[in-house]
Amino acid sequence: MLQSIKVIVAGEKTVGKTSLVEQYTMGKFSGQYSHSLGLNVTTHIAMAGSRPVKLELWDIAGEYFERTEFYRGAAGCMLVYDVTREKTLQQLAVWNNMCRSTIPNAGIMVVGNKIDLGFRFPEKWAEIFANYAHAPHLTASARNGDNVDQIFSMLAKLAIQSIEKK
Ligand SMILES: Nc1nc2c(ncn2[C@@H]2O[C@H](COP(=O)(O)OP(=O)(O)OP(=O)(O)O)[C@@H](O)[C@H]2O)c(=O)[nH]1
Ligand SMILES: [Mg+2]
Repeated sequence: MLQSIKVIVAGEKTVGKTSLVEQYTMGKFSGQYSHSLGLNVTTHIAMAGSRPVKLELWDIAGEYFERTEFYRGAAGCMLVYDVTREKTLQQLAVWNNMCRSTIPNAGIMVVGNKIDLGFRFPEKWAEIFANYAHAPHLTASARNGDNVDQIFSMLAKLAIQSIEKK
């Protein structure tokens, strides 16, 4: 049986969490904004090196960051901001604290989405935050698919490392 791994996709409203998950799992970008209600859970088979695993992707709607029951049991956390809105990067500090306190062993990564639009504030600020969070920093575009497979593979890898460390 495939190992099932829970990971969460977190970040402010409209940063593109649902779009990233859709691009990754279905290879499509709708371009429509439909605000997520609470939580979407999608499963997808991912490769962890040469080993297939079942990734359970918990896509948490922007305003539900305080719902600790959504975090429990997750081995990985993707903190997503929008490269055009600095505020969404600042808010990741709050999500990061929630992750650290609720799921202290989880692997964390920081992702700047909408890179097709380009940074509208210094990328350095995102690097500083990622350093502080001891997390790798990558950019991606749910719109054109750039780096989307790579960020989810890395999330799977970080999650597996965190499970194996226990
Ligand atoms: N240009 C561009 N637009 C994007 C990208 N990803 C998402 N969007 C747009 O940004 C808006 C919000 O995307 P969603 O994926 O719904 O955002 P979300 O983070 O799930 O938002 P909530 O469910 O409210 O928390 C939509 O209009 C998307 O089409 C991207 O990579 N590039
Ligand atoms: Mg959503």
